[in-house]
Amino acid sequence: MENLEEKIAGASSLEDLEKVRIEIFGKKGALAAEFAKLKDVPGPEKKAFAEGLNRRKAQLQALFDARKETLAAEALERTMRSEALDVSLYSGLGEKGALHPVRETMDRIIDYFVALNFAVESGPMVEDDFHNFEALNLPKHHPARDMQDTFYFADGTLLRTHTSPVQIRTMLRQKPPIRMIAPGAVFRRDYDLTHTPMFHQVEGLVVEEGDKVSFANLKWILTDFLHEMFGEVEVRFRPSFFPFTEPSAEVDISCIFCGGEGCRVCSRTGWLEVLGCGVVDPNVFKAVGYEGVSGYAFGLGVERFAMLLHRIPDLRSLFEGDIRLLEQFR
Ligand code: 2NM
Repeated sequence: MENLEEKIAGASSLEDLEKVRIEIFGKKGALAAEFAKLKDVPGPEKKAFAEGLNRRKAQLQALFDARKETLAAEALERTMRSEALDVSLYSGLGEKGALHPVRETMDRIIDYFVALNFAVESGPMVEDDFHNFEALNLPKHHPARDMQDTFYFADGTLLRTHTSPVQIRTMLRQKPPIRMIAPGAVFRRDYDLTHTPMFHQVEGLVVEEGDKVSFANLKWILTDFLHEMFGEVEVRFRPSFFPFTEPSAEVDISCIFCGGEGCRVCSRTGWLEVLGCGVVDPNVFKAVGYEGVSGYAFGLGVERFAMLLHRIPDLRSLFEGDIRLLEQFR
């Protein structure tokens, strides 16, 4: 029965102390062995023996409890130290991300047309000659094909040069009425100050039975759209040519940098070209098996819109992923 106090004091961890507890207080422990002797103690001494044993037990229990408290406090202290967090350390968690200006601009354009009940369609970026050219009134050897420098694969497929093949696929899949836009990436072999080999377009198409759709409808919606995007600007339609529309037009807004006075951005013209459009050529409808319908279509470059809306002077900064540009759009 000696050394029990030393055993408790000598326990150096809670695990150690637990072993000591079983040795002393357990069913087969030192105290139990002492209490077992009680039956052999002569009658008159029993009471004193038992009282002495109970005192000893209470003392050991108090010693044990104190040691346990000390070891638990030490263990907690160790955990606190090893798991300490410096809450003043810079975490970066306060920094918000932001949409890339091209994405944000595309979302604004999409929102305008979705509000007017246009469906948002998409299609493959690897296309075939029929959907990218032939069905759009661009037969092989047509000089207008030179307008698009195309990335070709060895098997004759190609990277779409515009999103118009999505319109073709939608018309082949559905009957009129059609009211759709096709936003997405397109690819051309062009790389200089104002051209990148990949850029984004939003094209739109409306088709109705009979002669319901007119150039006037096209003129109204694009004028309203440009006012929504650029505010109070002048809008003008200039006759132009596209193989897939007749008549065709290019659409200008009064220069948002100089208000139409003439500056470097608008090349002193006072106007900025922002859209192409027209009444869909009957040959396009023939290619998708439509008869007795009318329609208009339009197309725009999203990067150009983003640059004008955010006054970004260099197209390439949209593609470099430079954090100093992107941080300005938080
Ligand atoms: C433009 C300009 C004019 C156009 C035409 C079609 C289709 F498939 F319906 F024939 N889709 N997009 C179109 C017309 C695109 O982009 C400058």
